[in-house]
Amino acid sequence: MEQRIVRVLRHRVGKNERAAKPYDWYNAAVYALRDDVIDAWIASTTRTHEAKEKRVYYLSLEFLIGRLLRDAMSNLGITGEMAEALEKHGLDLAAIEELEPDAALGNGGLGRLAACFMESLASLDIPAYGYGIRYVNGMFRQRIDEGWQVELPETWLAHGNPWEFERPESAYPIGFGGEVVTEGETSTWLPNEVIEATAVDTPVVGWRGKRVNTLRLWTANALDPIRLDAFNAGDYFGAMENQLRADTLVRVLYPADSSPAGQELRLRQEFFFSSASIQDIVRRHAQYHGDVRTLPDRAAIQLNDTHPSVAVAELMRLLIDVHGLTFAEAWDVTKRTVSYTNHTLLPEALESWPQPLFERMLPRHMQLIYAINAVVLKEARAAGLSPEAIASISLIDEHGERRVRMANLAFAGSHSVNGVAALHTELMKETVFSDLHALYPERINNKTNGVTPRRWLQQCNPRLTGLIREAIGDDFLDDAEKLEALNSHADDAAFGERIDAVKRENKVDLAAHIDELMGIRLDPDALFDVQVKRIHEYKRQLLNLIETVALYDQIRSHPERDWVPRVKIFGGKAASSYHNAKLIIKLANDIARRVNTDPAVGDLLKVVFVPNYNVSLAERIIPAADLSEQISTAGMEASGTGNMKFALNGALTIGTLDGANIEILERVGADNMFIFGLTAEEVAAKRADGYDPRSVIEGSRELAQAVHSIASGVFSPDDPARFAGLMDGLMTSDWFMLAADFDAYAAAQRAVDRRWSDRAAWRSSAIRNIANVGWFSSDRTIAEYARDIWKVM
Ligand code: 26R
Repeated sequence: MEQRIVRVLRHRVGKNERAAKPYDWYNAAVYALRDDVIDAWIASTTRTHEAKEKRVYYLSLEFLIGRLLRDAMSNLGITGEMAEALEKHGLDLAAIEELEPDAALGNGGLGRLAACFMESLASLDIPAYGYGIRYVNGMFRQRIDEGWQVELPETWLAHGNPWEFERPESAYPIGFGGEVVTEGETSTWLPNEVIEATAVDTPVVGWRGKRVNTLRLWTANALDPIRLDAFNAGDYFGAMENQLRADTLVRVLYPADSSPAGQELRLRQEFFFSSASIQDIVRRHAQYHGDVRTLPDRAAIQLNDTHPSVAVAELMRLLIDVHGLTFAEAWDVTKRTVSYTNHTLLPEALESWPQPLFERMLPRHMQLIYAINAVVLKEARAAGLSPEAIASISLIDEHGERRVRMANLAFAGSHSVNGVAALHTELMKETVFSDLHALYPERINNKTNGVTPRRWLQQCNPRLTGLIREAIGDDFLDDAEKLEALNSHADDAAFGERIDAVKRENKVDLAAHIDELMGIRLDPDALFDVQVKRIHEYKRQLLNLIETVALYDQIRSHPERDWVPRVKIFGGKAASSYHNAKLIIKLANDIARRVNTDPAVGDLLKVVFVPNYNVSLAERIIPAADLSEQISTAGMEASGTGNMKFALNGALTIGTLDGANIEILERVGADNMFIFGLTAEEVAAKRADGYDPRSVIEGSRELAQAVHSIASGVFSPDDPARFAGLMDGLMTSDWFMLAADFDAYAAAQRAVDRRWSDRAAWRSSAIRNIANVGWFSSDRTIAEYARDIWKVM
């Protein structure tokens, strides 16, 4: 390895050892290891090709993969070798790893799930391609300026990217606009703008290097990047306009995770990547298997939410207009090939596009959607559904201006529609999709999310992994459910102390990192209470903050009590246009400034808002957490996946009966979690009955005092009215039911204190968490998709 590194440093990076800068060594390390990856990659593809295996295609507008070096080394089993090789040059592998930028081509849960799925697909030896967009600027970098979020562009490609391979031979024309010409039975779309999509491939290494799959991200180029006539006439910008339009398509990831961006550009991105992916899939099939009618036997296309829904219409177009199938044949092939995953029921996150915009941009697809709608609505009528049910099933929303409903299109064009946790799937059937479910009762199914235990245990927490191996051997490395063997050590005091020692070391590391980052010193013996995730009102960071204020007040008025020292750690990004989310970040920072400098609380309470939460920070924070905050309003968090990562790393959860928390509870047991608050059913009932938050707030002393102090400017003396509106929202509507859950939450926090004080009990609970969440491995999730939906296992 050492010789390889020196060789590639010279011949690929172009430096000798003397001239090499740290980043050159990083590149050399990747190039040295890449050769092994490429060999396994080519072998995997050849194997699939020769055996004519069915392939899985995962279409996602987001892949939040993070760094790749540690993942690739670990999965190939060469971490030690690499560390030794670098050491011979006086280099520390951990420091080299830090030089890699995060590939942050996603917002949050949905994007990170796609990344875990890619790793599990390779680990389970399933031939698969991920398809997405190679954004030049992925997720924004978050800076905190005087407590406010500031968004900066992230330039992850600034130093090049040694993991990617451009494939100019895999390029497809993507049309926009224009018109449809119909002659007899055949229709032809004549777009008035064409942009070329070119594939850029990244290898995805499975556990133990079993298989290497491909993440294929599309980049855009103008067919005619420079118009020389215009250029020579002095119109330099006009000459390059086409390339600029193409560049714009792949420039940024929409940093929205709540409401559709609404811009034309977002729909252009969706069509661009869906069309390129579908063309690639159909081309591969036609080339190797000939008849496109057999596509469902060789390809399974999974739509990650509705962002790639237009793929349904694009597949229909190719099958009919290019390959000559009848509408009925094409519809049959499409439905048997495509399936759809829903990730949210929030009404504001359900995508729909103004029909005129859709028609102008994609006239042929609009025709096909009307034709599909005719088939679906006929079936609905034949099934005897009511006019209201038929209106809700329609692919076209007729309330107000006409809109194309992307979820209905995805549902209609799929043989399987799945939710991501048991409760969420039930709510899909009862609420948003109830009429579609009545029409197609076999279609909705559940696939509870999972996370890859390679990144989220082995790689991010080597100390804990080492200790588990000593206790129960290596079986869990290949099958996370084997962690169950740890249950027999749950009451072993000596083992408990070692678990504690590992957690403490991880906390010392995190404290050092936070000190370096923010100049805040944390006591590693305090309880690290963590809420890291996108900032969203339904996730209720505000509930946590208000409870923090209440605790602060109590500590000050009762300094004589035995308070458990706590560090409240927050992190997460707010969508740039989400006013209240940004205000919540400011509130966290205002509370932190006040609390952290108050000598009356000293080390009993510290509040930290860690800037720029991303995958790499998560890998540091999660192994160091004692308490995991999963406190969404019941019924609103589809699944959550952070909840799984924390439990796997031995944190106890304080949480509501929402999303996958419910299934974690079933496995970990009520004694080892702190569950509180309204159920989804109770939330719905309260909303229906008319809920009066003001009386609830005034009826709870601690809550009323905290809300009033925030509202009156105690934490914002420079602008006393800053949080008045935010607090007024709680008083007057409180859609997310903070007030209704506050007392139960505060009581659960005091139960946390008591358990913490019984060190043996806490450790035993931590062990039982680790032991019983192996089921939440994305290997289990992917095996279920493979068996039930894709039929590849
Ligand atoms: C329409 C558009 C702006 C948009 C809406 C919503 C874009 C992105 C989203 C993100 C959503 C769908 C998301 O990330 N959902 C999360 O998916 C996770 C993986 O299934 C779940 O664990 C999590 O509960 C859910 O919020």
